[in-house]
Amino acid sequence: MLSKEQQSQYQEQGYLILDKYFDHSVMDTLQNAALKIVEDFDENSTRSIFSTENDTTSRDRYFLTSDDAIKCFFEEDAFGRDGELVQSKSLSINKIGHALHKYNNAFNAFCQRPDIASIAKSIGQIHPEIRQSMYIFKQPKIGGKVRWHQDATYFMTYPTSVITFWIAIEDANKQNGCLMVTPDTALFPIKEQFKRFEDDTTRLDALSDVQWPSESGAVALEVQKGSLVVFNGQLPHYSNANTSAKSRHAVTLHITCGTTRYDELNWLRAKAMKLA
Ligand SMILES: O=C(O)CCC(=O)C(=O)O
Repeated sequence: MLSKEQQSQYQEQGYLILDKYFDHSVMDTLQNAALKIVEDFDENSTRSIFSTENDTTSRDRYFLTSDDAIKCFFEEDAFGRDGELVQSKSLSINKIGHALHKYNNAFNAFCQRPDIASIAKSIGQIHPEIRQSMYIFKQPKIGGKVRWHQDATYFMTYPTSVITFWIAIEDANKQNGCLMVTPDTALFPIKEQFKRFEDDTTRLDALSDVQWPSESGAVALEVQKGSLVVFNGQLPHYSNANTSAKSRHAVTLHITCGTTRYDELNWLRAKAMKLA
């Protein structure tokens, strides 16, 4: 599926961009499915927000049970002082997670495209399995910053195997908070592990003292609608707040390899969806 050159680029950089890989119609189908989920979501059913600025505090039950469900999370700045939404529900959701691949027909069909499995296999996944799917809204004006992190922090396997498919449902650029990475950090040591214990408390533990790369050396992955960015679990990445008036919708799939050992302390305990 991927050329030798693309495979080497992935190995060397830790990421690969497949520019405008998916048709716009495919992106529109996923976007419409996500908007329908938000439309059906009762905004008074939860006040659960998602922010990566407070990863060190324990995650709530709503979050933990989203590993095998479809749940909406609010932006941190979605609520005013009176506890009410500042803008419409559809402009207040940070993300939908974390099992769209299992429980939504449009996402399920998308994830079963043979090229998803085949790309994963061509960069080393012997038995690719989807662990998590998210629809990220990065809302205009209030779409929050996602701090430096590595996806292996949340999907620890032995050996490390998680890869992320980051799919641009809309154009992503510096103004609306595109992905930021650094060159030459393909094999950055895994700096943190997010653990969920038997009593359902969670904790972010430091595994290494290495400093995150400097933001001044980061490269902006500005991509157009339909582009696919694939990156490995050790690649540090972040995204800035969306200060623009345009949203930056994206879908992420986190894929581990079925031949590795999945750490029992990973927060996400749901059964993975095997890809053929
Ligand atoms: O889309 C973003 O802003 C960041 C997503 C991300 O970092 C992730 O899914 O690991």
